[in-house]
Amino acid sequence: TTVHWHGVQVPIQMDGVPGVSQPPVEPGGSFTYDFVVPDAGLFWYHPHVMSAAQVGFGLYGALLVEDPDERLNVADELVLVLSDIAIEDGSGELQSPDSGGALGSLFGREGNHVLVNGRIRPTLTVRNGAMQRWRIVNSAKSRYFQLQLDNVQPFLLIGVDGGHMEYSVERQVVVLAPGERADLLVAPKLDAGRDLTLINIPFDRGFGSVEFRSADDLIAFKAAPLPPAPAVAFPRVTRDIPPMSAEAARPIDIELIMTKDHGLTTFDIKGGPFWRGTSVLAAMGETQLWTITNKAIWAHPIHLHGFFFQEVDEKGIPVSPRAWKDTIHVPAESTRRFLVKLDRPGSWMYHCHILE
Ligand SMILES: [Cu+2]
Repeated sequence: TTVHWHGVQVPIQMDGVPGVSQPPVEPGGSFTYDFVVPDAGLFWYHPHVMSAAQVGFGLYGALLVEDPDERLNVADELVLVLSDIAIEDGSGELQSPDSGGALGSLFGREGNHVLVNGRIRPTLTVRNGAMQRWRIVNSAKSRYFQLQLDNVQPFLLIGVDGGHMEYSVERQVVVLAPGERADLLVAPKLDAGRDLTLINIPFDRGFGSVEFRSADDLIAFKAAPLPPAPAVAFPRVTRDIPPMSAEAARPIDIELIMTKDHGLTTFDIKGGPFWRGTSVLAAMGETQLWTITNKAIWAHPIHLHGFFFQEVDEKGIPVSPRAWKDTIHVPAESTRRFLVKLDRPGSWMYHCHILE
């Protein structure tokens, strides 16, 4: 196996891609990962060998890098690792990672049990109305999460993949593609005689992805035997993120397409499957404008190793609030763009984070 440190800007030797940044670690072997964590934020780690099986069977974890200068007045801080696992109903055995055949590989296999920190529908005891901070990572190998509290009270979204955003925004629904992170403030409001639940609403990735599916319960909330906390407004959380400029950026076009090869449908990047895909080349320190066009009928989260990028609109202007991202959700039959400064040497991978 190997370990990839998703979102952490490590030197290429520590990036954990077998055959590119290191040889795979054989059973019984070892490899020491040694690096400095340069950015505050919630990151995560997972193998980059047979990822569908190894991540699907539970090899992943969160890596929280805290900023010692950060001041946020909250009652409780949680790291929530969202995932799922496929278990046979009768035997309780783990399901084979290639169940569902070619269609499973194409769409991505979602486990039949949704997990929060490795548990099914945990209960969280909270003080009614007290502000909480939740840092959330989607570690599932192909499931999108669309989070909502069932009383539809708002979250304050203060950060994403690469830490705080330019400014915080209120959201009733937060969508996380596989690999993405969110940093939220929320003051759970428990009305007497009514349960509060964090739910996952099936996310429409495209053709056939939401039919006959209902919401999953993720976390049940229970009121602590304390008087309700006095109501407080959300703070305004800001960060100075200078906008990147598309001027002089080298344009890179990436197309995600579906092709039929000897009757087998596959996803290709840039008109070739990965084993004969063309590499994107960059001069050291160069800024590139990537345009990713998804011509497939399902959404794809595209992850770039080693760098943060800024999502931009069709004119090359960074979208507001500006944020540092390492994984971008590209809806079906849509285009997304980002600016990235490639200023660290190495052969860095970019790939869809539906792990099949
Ligand atoms: Cu990853």
